[in-house]
Amino acid sequence: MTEDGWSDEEFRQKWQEEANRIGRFNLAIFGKTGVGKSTLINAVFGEDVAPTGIGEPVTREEHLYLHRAGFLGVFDTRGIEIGKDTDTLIGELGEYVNSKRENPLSEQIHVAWYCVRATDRRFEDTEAEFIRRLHELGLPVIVVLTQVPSRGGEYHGDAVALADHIIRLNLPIAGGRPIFVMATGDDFTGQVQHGLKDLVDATFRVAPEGVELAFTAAQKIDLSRKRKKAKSVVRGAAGLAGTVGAVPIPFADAAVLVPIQLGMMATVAAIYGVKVETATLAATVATTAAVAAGRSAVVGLLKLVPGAGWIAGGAISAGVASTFTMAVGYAWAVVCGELTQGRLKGVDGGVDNKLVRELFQTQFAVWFKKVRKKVSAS
Ligand SMILES: Nc1nc2c(ncn2[C@@H]2O[C@H](COP(=O)(O)OP(=O)(O)O)[C@@H](O)[C@H]2O)c(=O)[nH]1
Ligand SMILES: [Mg+2]
Repeated sequence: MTEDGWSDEEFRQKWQEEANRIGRFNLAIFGKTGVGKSTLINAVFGEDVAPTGIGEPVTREEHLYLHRAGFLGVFDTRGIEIGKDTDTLIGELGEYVNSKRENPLSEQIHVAWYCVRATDRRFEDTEAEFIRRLHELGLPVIVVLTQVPSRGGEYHGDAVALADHIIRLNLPIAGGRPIFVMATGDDFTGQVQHGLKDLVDATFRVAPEGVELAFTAAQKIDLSRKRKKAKSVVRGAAGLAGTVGAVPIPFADAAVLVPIQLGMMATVAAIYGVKVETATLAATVATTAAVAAGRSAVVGLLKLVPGAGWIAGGAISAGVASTFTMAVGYAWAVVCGELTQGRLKGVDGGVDNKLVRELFQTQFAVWFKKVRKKVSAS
């Protein structure tokens, strides 16, 4: 515990509590070697979750592997060929799915992505059969056409033809049609990234309700979903801060708001899917912004607000306590959003303290003004 009431340990604990509540989203990914499964996982969930490591075998015959990374679990296969080994694989999958039926939701497989490379221009009967069998196991299946070339917003004719072919097969797949994706752009060929939001939306539509939060945290494509979840946390904390501030807090004792602020920031970070180490570091850096100048993080931050004359008689009112907390929360959410995109990093790949601090302070001032205007207008 530092002088300003901020404790890294407490932050980590709060983050973990929230992480336990969020649980895990488990995706099974299938498709031939080289179609772009790893690339796709990276693009949707972030650089360091690609199943590059071995993962852990989860079936006796060791063809099915689980890779855990934060709020995400990825199931993939090893040493198996769809078609030739379909029975073996479906057998193992079925065994796994059944063995987990009575387990908590976070241990079950929630969605399957079946990937087909658009430029291969073919989709075999064995693949259709495999998809039907996945469906019979109770898994929602999304077919992803990977590496779909596009130009001026139009897809390559071959990809469209392949998709039409798949649609006509009337397979039990989400939306009845494949999702077109280019997971990463390519400067040389001029191909641009596309389709990831469609894939994420489709996955949200078929995922069980109980894993929505985990998928929201795990994916990094749709920040607005994260923001929406964070917003309700921030509002709750602001309400709480308002209650505390109902009895005006002497300016110097503003640190009573710190635990509320800390809990809120830890929760928001988890919802955004920012890892605990990164989040703890960034939160500390962000809020100790002006600590050197004041007694507490809160007081320090208050000093950042231009024209702090609103602190009537040296005390913080309920309205200010709540406005302040809300601004901290929204500013922090912006920082978290940047962190999920791998930004705010220094040359060594670690979080850049200066960038975090600057963004947080700027955002805090912006949000404080915005929120105060709203409060005084109502
Ligand atoms: N430009 C581009 N290359 C891709 C894309 N998807 C896959 N690739 C490339 O195709 C190769 C195989 O991809 P990978 O993800 O390893 O396939 P996996 O075997 O299904 O996991 C790699 O060299 C990737 O760089 C994509 O969306 N865009
Ligand atoms: Mg791979």
